[in-house]
Amino acid sequence: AMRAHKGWEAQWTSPEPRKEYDVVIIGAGGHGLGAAYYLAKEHGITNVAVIEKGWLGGGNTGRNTTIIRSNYLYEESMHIYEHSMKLWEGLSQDLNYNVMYSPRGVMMLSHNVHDQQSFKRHIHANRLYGIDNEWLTPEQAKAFCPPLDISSTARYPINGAALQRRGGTARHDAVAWGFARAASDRGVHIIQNCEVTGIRRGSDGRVTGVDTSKGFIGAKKIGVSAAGHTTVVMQMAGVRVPLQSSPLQALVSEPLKPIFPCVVMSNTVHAYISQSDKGELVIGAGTDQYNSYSQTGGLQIITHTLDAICELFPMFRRVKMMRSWGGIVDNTPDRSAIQSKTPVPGLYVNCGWGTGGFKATPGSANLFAHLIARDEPHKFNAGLNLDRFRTGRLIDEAAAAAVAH
Ligand code: FAD
Ligand code: PYC
Repeated sequence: AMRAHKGWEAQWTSPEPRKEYDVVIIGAGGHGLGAAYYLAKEHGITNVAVIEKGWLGGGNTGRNTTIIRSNYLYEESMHIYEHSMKLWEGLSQDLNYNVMYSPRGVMMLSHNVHDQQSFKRHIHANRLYGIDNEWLTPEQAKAFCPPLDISSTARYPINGAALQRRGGTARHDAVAWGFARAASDRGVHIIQNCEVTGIRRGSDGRVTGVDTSKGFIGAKKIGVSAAGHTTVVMQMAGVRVPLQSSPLQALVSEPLKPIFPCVVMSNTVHAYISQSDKGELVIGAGTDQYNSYSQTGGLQIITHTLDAICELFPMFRRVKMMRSWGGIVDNTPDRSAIQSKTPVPGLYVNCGWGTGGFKATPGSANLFAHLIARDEPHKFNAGLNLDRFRTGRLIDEAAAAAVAH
């Protein structure tokens, strides 16, 4: 209606599906749209459709708290998250779309000796790889984030913090819209309100296409980027993936004048917070403690989160909350993502980003496109294969995931 009223151009086309595509991507989140964009831009593959059961960006891409950082522990993760961070730094220019990337610093609070040892291990590992991360005293932490309570009378006082200054936030919707527009401009078809209900295979086992609510759509290759519903989609091809799906919730406050200059996370008291450009405090929780596809989530989880926020920042005790929501996150046993070929020829999967894949969006999309186009991984996503759950070469990022599971 707005478009008709103002005479604005559509940002992307909404075509009828073709009979067949070279590549069909299932899921129009940031990862799926981004993969389509990089397939077109970097690999010259433009006969691509991104198929979305709802509206583009309506999954976890549009539901997350937008924290971006690359302070993970292991080489495989540092490569991919730092690759992503570098893409974030130039993304608005690349897409000609302001994704509002704001490197305002991500500070992770330490409350005890265990936290301190764990954060220092991450800091040393990161610095060996040329990734910025530094240890702050409580006084330095308060100087960086003045609302923080560092008194010794706090219920769980802090004994320091790890700070990644290049970390920050971006506008989640703009990431989806920017990738969608840029992909559409290069000829990619974005097909919304179209649910994939089956994956078809030929007599040689190779994929031939997808059944959808708009009929059969042929595909030479299929990339699955369906986040919390990955196991459901992969089951359509008879492939089991080691994922558990559960709700993760977030909420925002009434808008306030600028008061909170950075991003703060506390794994120990379970909360993370930043302030959006609209002025709302953006606050997130740990996952619900049961598997579910319900985006509602338990009320006790968010009340617990607000308790934690009020302990850390007593000045927010009288702030009103406006909205809460949930998304379904797909967690692997080692809390690292999967980006892999599968036992089914022509079928590729990008999943397991769980509570932490927004920050990975451009890097993951870029490397998933490489995997699909070349049928072999890039050196940065080679370690994220499905085989690691057979060989035992796991990448344990439970501490760096920094969100209670
Ligand atoms: P999505 O955006 O979920 O896209 C997948 C799409 O697949 C969906 O749109 C879905 O509708 C579609 N789909 C599923 N099944 C089908 C089907 N059968 N047919 C067609 N389409 C289908 N990460 C961070 O890095 N920082 C954070 O601060 C952060 N905070 C978070 C807070 C919350 C509350 C939540 C829920 C997540 C958070 N995350 C965070 C995680 C992050 O949101 C996700 O890892 C990331 O956005 C996943 O992106 P995606 O494109 O893979 O998935
Ligand atoms: O991965 O940084 C993260 C994150 C913060 C909140 C949810 N996930």
